Amino acid sequence: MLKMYGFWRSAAAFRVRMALNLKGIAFEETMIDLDAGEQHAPDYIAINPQAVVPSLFLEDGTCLTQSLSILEYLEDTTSSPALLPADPLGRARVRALALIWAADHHPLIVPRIRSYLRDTLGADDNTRSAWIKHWFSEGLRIGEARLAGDPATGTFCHGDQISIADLCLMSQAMGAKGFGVDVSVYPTINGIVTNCMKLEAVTRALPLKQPGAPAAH
Ligand SMILES: N[C@@H](CCC(=O)N[C@@H](CS)C(=O)NCC(=O)O)C(=O)O
Repeated sequence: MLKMYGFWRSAAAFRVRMALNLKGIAFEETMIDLDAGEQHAPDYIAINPQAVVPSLFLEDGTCLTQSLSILEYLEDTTSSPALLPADPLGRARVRALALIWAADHHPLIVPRIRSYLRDTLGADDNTRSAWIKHWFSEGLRIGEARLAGDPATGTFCHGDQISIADLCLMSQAMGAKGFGVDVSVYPTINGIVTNCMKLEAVTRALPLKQPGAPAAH
């Protein structure tokens, strides 16, 4: 069985969890408590020198890192159900959408950035909250502009099949909700999130369903 190091709230771990569930790949997850700084423990640094989750161990002991790279690996090795379209243009569109959220917006709100804002730049809680909400909202606003009115957008980000783009969108949308951002003001995104939430493989992977999460309200 594959072994993942993640954290209940981690957007990047959530992406990988959804992909594993969708592809029916069994895994067990060990939670690295990012709030307690466990990502900096020597044992974990030995696994992932970047001090981030997720890290995914394959059966042979190989350790994969970086959620998008892991998603591509899973796609290459377990092709069904496909999380990338077959045609090159479709693949480019899905990857471009995924990168809006996973590469351009998610890194702005991770714990190490929030800690730097507080500890080095002296930002108070209100300032940090405004930062987080701003960058979550920007990612959703830009995603909405990219998706709305594009004929390639369907019930999911790309047509009517869930793809890597949806996994990245879901991870940002759920994080945004968790920080009090109203996702419903982005109608195309809100519809796609609703459609993703109809899939058991997605809901089982939700942050609030994971060990260590606060009780859902
Ligand atoms: N680009 C990486 C991002 C990994 C990342 O930043 N993970 C966050 C949780 S979502 C983390 O572990 N942060 C620890 C920290 O910032 O100290 C990926 O997609 O895997």
